[in-house]
Amino acid sequence: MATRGFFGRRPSADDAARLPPGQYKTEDFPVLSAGPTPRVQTDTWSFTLKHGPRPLASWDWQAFNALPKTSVMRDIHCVTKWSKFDTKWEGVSIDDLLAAAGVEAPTGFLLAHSFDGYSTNVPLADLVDGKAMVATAYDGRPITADHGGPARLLVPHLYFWKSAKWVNGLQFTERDEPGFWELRGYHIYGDPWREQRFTGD
Ligand SMILES: Nc1nc2c(c(=O)[nH]1)N[C@H]1C(S)=C(S)[C@@H](COP(=O)(O)O)O[C@H]1N2
Ligand SMILES: [Mo]
Repeated sequence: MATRGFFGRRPSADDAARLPPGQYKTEDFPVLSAGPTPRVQTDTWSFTLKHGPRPLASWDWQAFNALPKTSVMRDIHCVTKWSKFDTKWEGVSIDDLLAAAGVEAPTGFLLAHSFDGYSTNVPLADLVDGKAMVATAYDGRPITADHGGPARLLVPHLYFWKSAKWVNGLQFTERDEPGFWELRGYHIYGDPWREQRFTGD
């Protein structure tokens, strides 16, 4: 009897072309968090766009969910070496978020901030033109708390630590400022195709 285990982790040619160097394909969805899962309630939820300390726009859960929604299907890649193909997400694209805020991007760099105190830096160019969203649904359902619900950043073309769970804001910064993991040895940019796992890779 053929089982999936028989082939171990050797990917098919098709899969291999979609796997960045050093990654393996998984069907599970592992949970990776630096700390405990925060309980984020939608009735007190808010999301703020800032330039440095200055708020540019803010949304409560209802206002946020009235913004246009986009659906995407993307492969995701964790620095701990698992990749998951064809993950389905729905949320507000950063393009639509910036348009709703009615602001011209004041700088080319942002930090995403989260309810658990986590942060991660992403250049503006990696968030716009359909590349990223604030996701509120995964696989047709609200994102579960352990995977970052009610809302998480999704930047699927970079290692998954850039996809901040429990996200509550995006902050334009003057320079590319390292976030939580970037201050602790992870690469400042994190391109899986160039295997940018650690500082200096
Ligand atoms: N707020 C927050 N976001 C986070 C993290 C975290 O600890 N806190 N961990 C990051 C890391 S290292 C990874 S690999 C992914 C894991 O997301 P998952 O648990 O949905 O697989 O979330 C990222 N986003
Ligand atoms: Mo990670």
